[in-house]
Amino acid sequence: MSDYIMLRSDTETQPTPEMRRAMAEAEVGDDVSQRDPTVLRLEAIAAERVGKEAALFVPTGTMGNLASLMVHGGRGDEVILDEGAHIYINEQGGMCALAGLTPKIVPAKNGLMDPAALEAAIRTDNIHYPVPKLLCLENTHNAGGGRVIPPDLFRRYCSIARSRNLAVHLDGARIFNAAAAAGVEVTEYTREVDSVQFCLSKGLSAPVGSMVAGSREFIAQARRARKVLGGGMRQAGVIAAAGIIALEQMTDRLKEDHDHAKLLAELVKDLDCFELLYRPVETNMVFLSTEKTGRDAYTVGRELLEQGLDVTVPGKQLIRMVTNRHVTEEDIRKAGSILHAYAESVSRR
Ligand code: TLP
Repeated sequence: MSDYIMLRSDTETQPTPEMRRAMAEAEVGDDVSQRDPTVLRLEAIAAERVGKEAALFVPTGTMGNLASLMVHGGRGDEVILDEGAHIYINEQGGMCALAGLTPKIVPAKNGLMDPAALEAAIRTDNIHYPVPKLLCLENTHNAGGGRVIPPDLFRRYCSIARSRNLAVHLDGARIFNAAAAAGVEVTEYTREVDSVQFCLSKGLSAPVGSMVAGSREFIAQARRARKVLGGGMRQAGVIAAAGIIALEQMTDRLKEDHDHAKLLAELVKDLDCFELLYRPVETNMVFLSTEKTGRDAYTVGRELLEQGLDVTVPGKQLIRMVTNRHVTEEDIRKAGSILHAYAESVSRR
């Protein structure tokens, strides 16, 4: 690991020693013809875990989302997303560029839409309009500060979609974080949706991979979509072996990451030059506004790195810190001290 306190993302997590052993020993075959026993096992475990008939192993969350959207709709169809959705802002517009879908954006605060705004965004039938086909939800919500959609609100969104004949896809890149923070089984969320994408390679520490889950029919079509996107892998059991351990052993520890993020928030909440956003911190993300430092977040990010703290800069006045398995309580306290020292140096300028 690096010498920095690595708070860039939970995507930075390294495979555990047990994952590396399982990868070395994995039984493999050609997964394009569904003959890799380790991938088949991972897909069965994943489907069961989220209460769906079937699942598909994909290389990335981005591909899992795109393949799912390609099954739900085609050229010109409309997909409803909130304004901060990762699919909308962080996936290169693949839903338009590659799948021909049109986004319809709903305003959101801290990752949460007003149900009335969602309802109002769903168009009625009119020859001038695209046909609305799908609602996408994201939980936890990345650009919403790692916000958890409360289960009752989540159900409300889904029932609005259903009442207007829309399918629902969940970008559940961090759905196990959401379930851990809400204190519910993951199926409390996944049973409400037609399809879900969730990542093995973020807080769960697998080196590569995401899962898409849904009905048998849906997954058969998603498998075709994965292939046309170039995601048909061969002896993928080598990476699926780590995914099995991610699902079986790594979900129960996510609360520790959340506790660390809450501690970090507590340590920095009163700093004059950094405003803590998206309070209260619910999962593994802490966002700070850099506006009062008098410099842009890129400069702040670079200067923090010089002090040993590695963060990301998702906006001109925004830094993001994400806790993960490699970050200890001691690291969090050190990160807090680095931010305090930085704030003091700003006040002296
Ligand atoms: N998020 C990454 C970056 O792309 C920003 C991160 O560091 O948080 N959905 C959500 C909610 C995500 O946060 C991400 C990745 C994805 C999908 C895409 O997953 P990958 O990176 O596997 O394509």
